[in-house]
Formats: sequence, C-alpha cells, structure tokens
Amino acid sequence: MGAGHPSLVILTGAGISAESGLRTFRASDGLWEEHRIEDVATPEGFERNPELVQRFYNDRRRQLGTVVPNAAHLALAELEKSWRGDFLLVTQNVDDLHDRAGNQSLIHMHGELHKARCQRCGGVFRWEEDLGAMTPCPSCRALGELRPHIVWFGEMPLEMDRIGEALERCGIFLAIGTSGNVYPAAGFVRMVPRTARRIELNLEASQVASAFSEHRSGPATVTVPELVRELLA
Ligand code: BV8
Repeated sequence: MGAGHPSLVILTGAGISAESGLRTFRASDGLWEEHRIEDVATPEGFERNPELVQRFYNDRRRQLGTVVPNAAHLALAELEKSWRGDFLLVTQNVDDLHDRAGNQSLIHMHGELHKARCQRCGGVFRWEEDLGAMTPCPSCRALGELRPHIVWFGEMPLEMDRIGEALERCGIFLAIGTSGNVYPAAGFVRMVPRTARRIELNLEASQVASAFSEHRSGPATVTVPELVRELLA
C-alpha cells in the first residue's frame, strides 16, 4: 500500500441501485407476493416451490433490461479508472449495473441475475432469458437442474477469501446504500484496520453505523460523485 495511495475497498447494497428504479429489500419490506424474501430466497424455498422462486428471479432478471446505471454507479467506475492504489468493489447486488457502468475489479458476493448454475454438473452460464423448470443445462443437458446463480440465505457468499484479504489491508472502506442487516457483508466494516478511514454513505444510519468514522447522508447520486471528486482531488 503506497503511502500516498491507500488501497480502497467499497461495499454496495440495494440503495445504490434505488435511483435507477430497482426496489430495495427494505422498500419492499422484505415481502414479495406475500412471501418473505428470506423464505423464497432460500434453498428450501426453491426445493419446496421451484416455479415460484424461478418466477421471482425471472421477473427481476427481465427488469434489468428496463434500467440503466445512475450517477453513483458511473462515479465508482470513474474512481476505479483514476485510483492509483489497489481498488476492489464488492457488491451485494445481483443486478448488472456496476458491470454496465464499467467497473472491472468487481465481486458479486451474492451472485448475479445474469448467471445460471447447473445443480447437476456445477456449470455456471451467462443467462439473460427466463429460467424454467425444464430448461436443459447447456453443458450436461440435465433437465430441471438449472437455478439462478444467486447466493440464498443460508448459503455461503462468493469469493469470501479474496474479500477478506482486501479488507485486512485496506486504507479506506466505503459502504454505500446498505442497511447492514445481512451478514457476513454487514460485518466487513469490523474487518478493516482500525487506522482505516471508514465512511458510510446512506439515506439513514445503517444497523452498523457506529462502526464507521464518517457518515455522508443523502441520495447516492449526490453523495457518491461528491466523495469521488474529493478522493480524486
Ligand atoms: C450465510 C441474494 C452461512 C438474493 C441476498 C440471525 C442473525 C444474523 C445473521 C443471521 C441470522 N439468521 C441467519 C443469518 C445469516 C443470514 C443473514 O444475515 N440474515 C439476515 C436477514 C438476518 N445471512 C446469510 O444467510 C448469508 N449466508 O450466513 O451463510 C454459512 C456459513 C458457512 C457455510 C455455509 C453457509 C447469505 C446472505 C445472502 C442472501 N442473499 N441476496 C436476492 O437478492 O434475491 S441478500 C439480499 O438482501 C441482498 O443481496 C442484500 O444483500 C440484502 C439486502 O441488503 P441491502 O443491500 O442492504 O438492501 P436493503 O434494502 O436492506 O437496504 C438498502 C439501504 O439503502 C438502506 O439502508 C437504505 O437507507 C439505503 N438507500 C435506499 N435508497 C438510497 C439509499 N442509500 C443511498 N441512496 C439512495 N437513493
């Protein structure tokens, strides 16, 4: 970590995509078709009612075609391009707005709507259309084994080792648009060095606000470009 160029780790949640028109979990107060998200977004929920769960994700995958990255997404792409130190963007979001904004050093720790995984052969495929109960796996041809490549509640988030390594050595940690309800993401702020700058950008204080040294309140499309300008000055 060069003295002048600290390494930067950024965690984003549903709040950064809110102004693009994607609902946050809190806005839907965790309810979807009178089911709790934690009930449909679980392996048990998928086992119990695959059609319902596939429909939940098909609806959200289709919605991606109707939204675009907002000023906060674009500011983070600019930040990565100009930042002289190490940079890692970790998102809890399963939308593709950070990808479309142009970020490269990007981890979708809860998976992606635009990917499907075969429960039989483990293959992971880019997937843009609906997933059905009998969609054949492009690799092993198994029927009805394709699921969204999404981390459900009770499942292990992706690339946790890589994330942990980056957190332990970062000089600046930003948390943008996340309520701090869902672990292990909500615990990341407690894994960074005590000397690191820890900034929370949100409309309101999150569940883990007390662990941050600085807070910028307001909509992400205002607070993120502002902070990026400061960091790049
Ligand atoms: C695991 C994919 C273990 C699905 C998601 C009891 C206590 C503590 C923990 C647990 C517990 N019981 C169970 C657990 C563990 C559980 C958990 O944390 N549950 C919570 C509900 C209590 N966690 C897990 O199960 C994780 N796995 O623990 O595995 C394990 C260990 C070893 C081996 C195997 C397994 C897996 C969690 C991942 C679940 N999948 N997503 C899908 O998307 O459909 S989580 C899902 O909800 C999202 O991905 C997102 O991460 C989360 C919602 O969080 P946010 O992104 O923060 O969104 P939210 O709406 O909550 O907040 C929005 C924020 O934005 C707000 O603060 C708002 O103010 C702000 N905002 C709004 N608008 C704006 C804005 N800010 C700025 N500008 C704006 N315009």
